Amino acid sequence: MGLLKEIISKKNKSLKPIWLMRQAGRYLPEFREIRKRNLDFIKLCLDIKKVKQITLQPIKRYDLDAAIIFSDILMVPYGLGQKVVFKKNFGPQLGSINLNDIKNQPEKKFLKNLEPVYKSMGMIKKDKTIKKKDLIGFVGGPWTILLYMLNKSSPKKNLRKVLSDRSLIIDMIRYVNHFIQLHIYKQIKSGANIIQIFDSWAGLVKEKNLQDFVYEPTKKLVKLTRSLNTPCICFPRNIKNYPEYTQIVNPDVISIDYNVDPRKILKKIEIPIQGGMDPKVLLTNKKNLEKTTNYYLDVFKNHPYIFNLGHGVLPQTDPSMVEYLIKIVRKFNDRASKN
Ligand code: 1CP
Repeated sequence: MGLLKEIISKKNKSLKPIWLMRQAGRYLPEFREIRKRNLDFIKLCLDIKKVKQITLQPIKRYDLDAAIIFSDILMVPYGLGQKVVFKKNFGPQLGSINLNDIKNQPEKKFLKNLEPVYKSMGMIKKDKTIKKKDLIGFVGGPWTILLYMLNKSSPKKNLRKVLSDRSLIIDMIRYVNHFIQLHIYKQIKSGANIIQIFDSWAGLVKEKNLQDFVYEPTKKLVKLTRSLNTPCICFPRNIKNYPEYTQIVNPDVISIDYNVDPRKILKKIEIPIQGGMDPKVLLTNKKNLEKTTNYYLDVFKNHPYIFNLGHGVLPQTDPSMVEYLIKIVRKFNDRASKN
């Protein structure tokens, strides 16, 4: 067990563990080196040895408290038989899929398609580098996954009117959610001791649809994760009402985005909080990084808090800034443990 799980379960308030969303990835030269020789991203996510190597890259370089498996939220559509490719300077591009394709996908086939992910998790778990650290497994939120499946490319660039039939969306979410549950279950059984749900596009859902598209299906995922004695972190990026989400969905940790005012949220949420700082701060200078990091640490000094960013590390980040960030967090922890 690592520090994250300790903070979550014992509600230790003084120590602040740190890991970063997208800690393995394009800002690391050692990742880019592998990536340039592996142009098929999905294939890379299914290469057991390389997944292990990439997952451990940031752990070997930095003093982080948790590893997150190198994979992608779009492995679920891939597992369902949808074509998924990542195009350079464009992002993901998906093939067509409909309700019946999802409904008729046998569980066995889905699990076989994703078998290398689970094998990688098992291999990583056994590695001594992460013996005292947490291993985070993850999935996309059901709404976010369905949106990619129907929009067939990033909603950031061109959000099409994917569906107008509300009951069909709810039906599709239900079927997709079944496979997301399987994916969570298998990751835990293979060695993940924490699950994070990335609902990157939760902020696009209208208030009248939140209950059906986000709260209800996500609540099921949290329930399953917790029933397996595993804490669940939820990241409903850009959602308007974090306290309402937290109350209804009931995660163990709520991860906030960088538009959230940390002081305001602190007054409204009692469970452990993660993240918040704008990843763009890592693109500025050390002085500003120190000031902003200490601000977040200070706001949450009496609250169970996991240091992370308000979204993933940006590809243009200088790795030495990440190193400095971790140093600042460690310094804060050293001071806290002496007091
Ligand atoms: O080299 C490359 O071009 C690949 C870049 C890359 C990487 C390193 C992609 C493509 N995915 C990943 C890995 C990844 N994705 C991880 C690994 C573990 C880690 O170090 O954190 C994780 C957790 C994800 C999660 C993910 N994938 C999310 C949720 C978080 C977020 O950023 O909001 C989303 C939305 C995706 C989809 C995705 N994968 C990759 C891209 C370019 C995208 C599209 C993003 C978009 O719509 O803009």
